[in-house]
Amino acid sequence: MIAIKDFGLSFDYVAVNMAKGERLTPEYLQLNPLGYVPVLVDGDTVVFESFAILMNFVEDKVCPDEKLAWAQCHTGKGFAGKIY
Ligand SMILES: N[C@@H](CCC(=O)N[C@@H](CS)C(=O)NCC(=O)O)C(=O)O
Repeated sequence: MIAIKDFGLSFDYVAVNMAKGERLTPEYLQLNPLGYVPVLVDGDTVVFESFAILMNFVEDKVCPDEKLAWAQCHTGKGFAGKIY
């Protein structure tokens, strides 16, 4: 979140109450099948894994045509054996 603010981007923060198990609801698992926070939802784009989320913003500045593919690629690399 600090990095996103640092890029001067606005966003809506949606809290996920870990104590209440909100990260394991079917709705949340649709966003991130691993049930971890954070998740970035940008229109139809969903990216999880902190590094992939951060790089998604960096790529937006550096090479926007590649940014989504790049983020999804790195999300997959982190957990290739679990969800892909
Ligand atoms: N590799 C993930 C790790 C995310 C992570 O560990 N998130 C923690 C909160 S900071 C979490 O969701 N923990 C749930 C749990 O372990 O029960 C990332 O970088 O986004």
